[in-house]
Amino acid sequence: MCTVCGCGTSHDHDHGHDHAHGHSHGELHFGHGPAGAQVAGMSQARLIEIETDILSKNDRFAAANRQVLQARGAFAVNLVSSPGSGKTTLLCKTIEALGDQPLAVIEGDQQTANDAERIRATGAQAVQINTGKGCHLDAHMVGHAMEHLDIAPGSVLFIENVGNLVCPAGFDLGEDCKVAVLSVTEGEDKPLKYPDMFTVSKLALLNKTDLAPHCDVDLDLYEANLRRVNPGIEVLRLSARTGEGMREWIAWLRGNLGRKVPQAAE
Ligand SMILES: Nc1nc2c(ncn2[C@@H]2O[C@H](COP(=O)(O)OP(=O)(O)OP(=O)(O)O)[C@@H](O)[C@H]2O)c(=O)[nH]1
Ligand SMILES: [Zn+2]
Ligand SMILES: [Zn+2]
Ligand SMILES: [Zn+2]
Repeated sequence: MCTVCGCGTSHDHDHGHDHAHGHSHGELHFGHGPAGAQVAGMSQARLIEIETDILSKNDRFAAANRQVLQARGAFAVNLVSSPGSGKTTLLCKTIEALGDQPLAVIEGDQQTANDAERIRATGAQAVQINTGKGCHLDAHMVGHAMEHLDIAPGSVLFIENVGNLVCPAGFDLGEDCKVAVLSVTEGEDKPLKYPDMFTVSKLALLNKTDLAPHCDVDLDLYEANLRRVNPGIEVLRLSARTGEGMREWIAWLRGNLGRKVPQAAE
């Protein structure tokens, strides 16, 4: 359960409402309070208290992960997206393109080890985390996964988060940056509908461009919407299938890895 999304709780409409949900012109707003969300039967103050507690514990684990990675000069990317945007396909192609670059992969899904198996089939090391009912990876899970990986100095650590465009935005895993993967088939309004994920991402990869001619998608508008929610976001268009844009993505990774300077733990 995470209080950020309120999953694990239900908003049962059989009860009588004596409180307002802020509505006008056919719209209902549940995100206008100080907590930015509502959970039935819980006050805004209590919601903020629970969320602050969860996130502050998470931040302590994230700081520990970051220290381990920093000491090894490893560059960690937290790949976030909706289910099926092409993260694992892209990772397999990326691993191939990176050649003998040391790297490791942590896979997050509610169930199955499918993705870690796909990664291992490339020859790379991978650990699968299954979150069960959980809707995102947290830093504690990632810290334990890191114990099972050989993160060599100068490595890239790829963390493929649970496919979910909402909750993973709130959780620092100790990564250097979040990279959002979007597929052109999702529609160009997604950055406006789910802004949090794109506000916290450094780079957006607009994937499956090979499919763009088959769906009514305006890629320029897609990019403009990304920049509306995050003016500083970098955007690369690519296709994991055809290889379009892969060179730029690999250059981006190598550039960021090159800027990491190992620092001894204090
Ligand atoms: N046409 C096309 N299909 C793609 C591309 N990248 C991925 N796919 C397809 O998209 C589907 C989902 O790809 P995955 O790599 O499993 O996506 P994912 O984001 O890892 O999925 P989850 O981990 O389940 O969230 C598969 O059928 C892929 O073959 C692409 O660039 N072009
Ligand atoms: Zn959630
Ligand atoms: Zn995947
Ligand atoms: Zn533990």
